[in-house]
Amino acid sequence: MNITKTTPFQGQKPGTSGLRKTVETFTQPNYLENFVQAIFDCVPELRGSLLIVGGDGRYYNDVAIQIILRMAAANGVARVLVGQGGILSTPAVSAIIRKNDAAGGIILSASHNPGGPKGDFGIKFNSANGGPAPESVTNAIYARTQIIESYKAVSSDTVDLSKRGESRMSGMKIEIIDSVADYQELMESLFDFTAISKLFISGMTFCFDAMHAVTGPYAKAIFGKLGVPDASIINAVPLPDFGGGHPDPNPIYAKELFERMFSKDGPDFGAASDGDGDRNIVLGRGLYVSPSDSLAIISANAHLVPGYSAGIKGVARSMPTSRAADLVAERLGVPAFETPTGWKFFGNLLDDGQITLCGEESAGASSDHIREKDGLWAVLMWLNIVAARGKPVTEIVREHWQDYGRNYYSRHDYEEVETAKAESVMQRLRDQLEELPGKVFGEEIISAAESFTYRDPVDRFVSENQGLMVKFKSGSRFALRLSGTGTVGATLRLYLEKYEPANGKLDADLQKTLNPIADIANTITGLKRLTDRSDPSTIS
Ligand code: G16
Repeated sequence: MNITKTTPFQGQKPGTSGLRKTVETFTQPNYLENFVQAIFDCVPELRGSLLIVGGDGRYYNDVAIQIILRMAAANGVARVLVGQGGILSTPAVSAIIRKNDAAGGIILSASHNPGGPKGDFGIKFNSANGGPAPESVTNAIYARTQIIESYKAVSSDTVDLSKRGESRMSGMKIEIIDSVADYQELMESLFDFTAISKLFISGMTFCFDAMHAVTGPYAKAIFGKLGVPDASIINAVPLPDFGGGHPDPNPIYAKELFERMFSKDGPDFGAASDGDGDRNIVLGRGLYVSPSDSLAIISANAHLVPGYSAGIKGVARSMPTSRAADLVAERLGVPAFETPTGWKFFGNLLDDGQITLCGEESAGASSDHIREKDGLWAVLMWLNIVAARGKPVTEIVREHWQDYGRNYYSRHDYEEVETAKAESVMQRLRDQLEELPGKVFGEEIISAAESFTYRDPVDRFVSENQGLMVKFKSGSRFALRLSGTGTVGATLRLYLEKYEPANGKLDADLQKTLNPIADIANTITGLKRLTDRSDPSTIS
């Protein structure tokens, strides 16, 4: 075993979801090694235990896996399962950790961020429950990176990741496993595959965009089994640079899918996932289902799906996610929780059996079957609901609005803003929080303005400064926070929501409906002036 001297790097603090930096940063000598050693130092349970390793196939995935294997062997890990070709989606890692009682997993991904040598890379640690390590662990890992002096690795030949099979590295057992099988088995246990395949037999048209990211092989195996023709799965081959695009399922980056779905003879059902397979979007012909609505509709219909036929225990959503799911929970008589942005905040509620479903505006939804958000699970959930209701996506969404009212919702992102300018916008709003309630802006009266603090109902851990929120008496609101996943400058996210009751105007233009709220947010925060931006970089 070799012990290599090293010195700390600044800024190895995990963000919303692990450590994400440019490839250039990650490939500096010792950068990845320092972070990985900090994981082994802070999670002693890994010694003598099973570790799962895989990633989304982006540039540097293969090199990083070899480094991690050599370090795992030196740090006393007994056995490692690695996805064939280094490929494992984030939800698959979560499923495999849980199925095999592993002590944890290391996922190599920067999610929806671009890949390739000039793109981004990332690493995140998932705990024994299959979920993202909680803040107590990520804080400890960060603290360790700041004082690290050396890391351990064994000398070894490169492991062939391309073939399934077993080998040994200094006493540590390495198994290269099928990337898809365990995950597929779990999906088949939750959904009515016979009913879903009948949709395709009866001619329902479908398009899934894997965005040249990790879900390609999963989608081919699972949708293939359901009878979906290969041609209906586009961009299915994972590429190290995602074909030059951002593997981010939104109208800009999943343009091909959106064009198909909004064309006159477009498919009946469309969907896409992201770089590491944990996000999803769902579309009907000519209709994009907002992720907030998707969570609400899944919650209202879950009892129709075999894996959830006993009903749901509760629902959680992140603070900026619209309150559509709360309305469903209220009617079902189950609790609704509001958590900070970041999947890790759902873990305790799921482990404690307080919720069955959870989701976020950032295109994430999942259930208690694993401890990550799950892109293909959400698509299968929708397909199963379409099969059970015998109605297309578009009709299911419209009927939901007619029943519950509509939470018009959109997110405006201001990307690559100079960090100081972005912080000045946040500060300006923060400074006004106390004096805002009662103020009138056009037709809106402010009812509350606060900085979101979350007290975990299970372990009572308090997370402060989780975004700023301004609520109006009408039920509308806006929220503002800084993204924790960007790698260049700062990204300001402005979240807009307006509630329209069931007897109101349910088919109005989304952005026009939200414009008055966006204008008020801009007036209060000085967002456009302070950032020198006339428009958001991305609207989703
Ligand atoms: C990650 C987290 C999500 C979060 C999203 C956006 O998603 O897992 O919980 O909602 O980032 O975070 P932010 O607004 O801080 O950029 P992913 O898919 O990137 O892993």
